[in-house]
Amino acid sequence: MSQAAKTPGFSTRAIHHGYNPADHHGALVPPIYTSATFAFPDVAYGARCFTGEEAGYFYTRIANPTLALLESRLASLEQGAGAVVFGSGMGAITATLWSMLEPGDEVLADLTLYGCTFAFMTHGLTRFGVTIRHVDMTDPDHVAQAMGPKTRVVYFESPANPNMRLVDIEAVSAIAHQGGAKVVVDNTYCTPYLQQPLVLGADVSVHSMTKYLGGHGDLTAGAAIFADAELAQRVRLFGLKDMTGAVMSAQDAQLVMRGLKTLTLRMDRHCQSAQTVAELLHAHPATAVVHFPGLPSFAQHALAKRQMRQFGGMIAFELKGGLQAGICFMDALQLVTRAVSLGDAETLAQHPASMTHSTYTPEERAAHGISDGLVRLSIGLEDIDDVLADIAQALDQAQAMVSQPSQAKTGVQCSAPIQEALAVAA
Ligand code: 3LM
Repeated sequence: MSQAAKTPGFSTRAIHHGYNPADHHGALVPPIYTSATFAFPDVAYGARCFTGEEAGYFYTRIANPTLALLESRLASLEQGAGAVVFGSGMGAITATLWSMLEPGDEVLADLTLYGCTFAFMTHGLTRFGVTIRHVDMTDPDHVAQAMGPKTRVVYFESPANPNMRLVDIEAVSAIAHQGGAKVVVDNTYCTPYLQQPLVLGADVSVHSMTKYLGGHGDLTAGAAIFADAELAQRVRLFGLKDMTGAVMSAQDAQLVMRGLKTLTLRMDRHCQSAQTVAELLHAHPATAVVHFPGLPSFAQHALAKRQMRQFGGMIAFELKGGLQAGICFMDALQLVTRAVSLGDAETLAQHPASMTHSTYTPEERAAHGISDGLVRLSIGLEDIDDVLADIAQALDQAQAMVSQPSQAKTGVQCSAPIQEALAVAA
């Protein structure tokens, strides 16, 4: 194969795809087109833009050159036929599903979903005649049994936020297609670097780019990447333009493209550090269970090895002391930051039941596999020894609180406000 014909590697495309400085006065960094609107040379041209006969830019909510570059880069990285970017991950998810569904249709969704996705489905789509049915997709047979004549979309996250359960993308996609449904996978936890849902058979891969793709916690953005260019166009011209208006800013698109340049380096480090932290948690006497795909004890470790390049930067775990110990652990952290979101340079800890997944009722959380004692970590890019030391001292404090409450260090709030909040929510 000649040098010119060879497809450049992932990192090369993340840095260069779709852009030639020679077309832009030699500018190494692509220009940011901040314009909301674009001038028409004459009326007929403008009219053709609106009918779709002309591919020109005319209004940024529909298309913009800076956004288009990011879209072509994302499509290349995840081997899609097209991509559409949005002002948030929820913008991507809602615009995609509004475009794929009609009243009377059914969505089969995995048991565990990010809190706002669950809320959109349960409290949003159902108001418009769409039925949501949750099935435990860790076993593809459950999907096969649940498929019905009205099932239009099969939707899941892998790993799922927050409990890290995996879904076999290849097996579930084959089952869904056999039943005439499309498959939408939330690939936020993995990024295109760690997992390629479209290659495994899915139809759409959605991302919160607020997380690893942006990578620095300084923007909100989303993306949907499509195996079928026609569906991409439908989502752009209906889901984005008419139903949500969830347009991304050109400035944020430029920041995401900056993030993409270091994506593989950052992900390698996130993954390596998370493995080390997961092993520490697993070995510590205070922990009851650690959910991390890279641990041999993880129930779906073999599937993780098959469909993920590495095991990611996210960990969920429970302490033997349950909710109270989890609160004690989190409040004892000094370097690790108590905050929601993920994929940042900073290591973050959050409590799903009272934070990201408080959109579920306590009963729903119990039914959907999100226990009150679960703690979620997004492992950042700090020196691993510093992260390990902070987590180890916080575990020791949680352990002391459980075994000898009187000897626990003072200043650590292990008391009841969160428990009360959880009970009030019931
Ligand atoms: C969080 N998650 O802390 P935005 N899909 C997945 C996600 O994790 C998220 C979205 C979509 C978190 C945000 S919770 C108040 C903070 C798997 C977001 C939505 O709309 O860009 O936030 O993405 O788990």
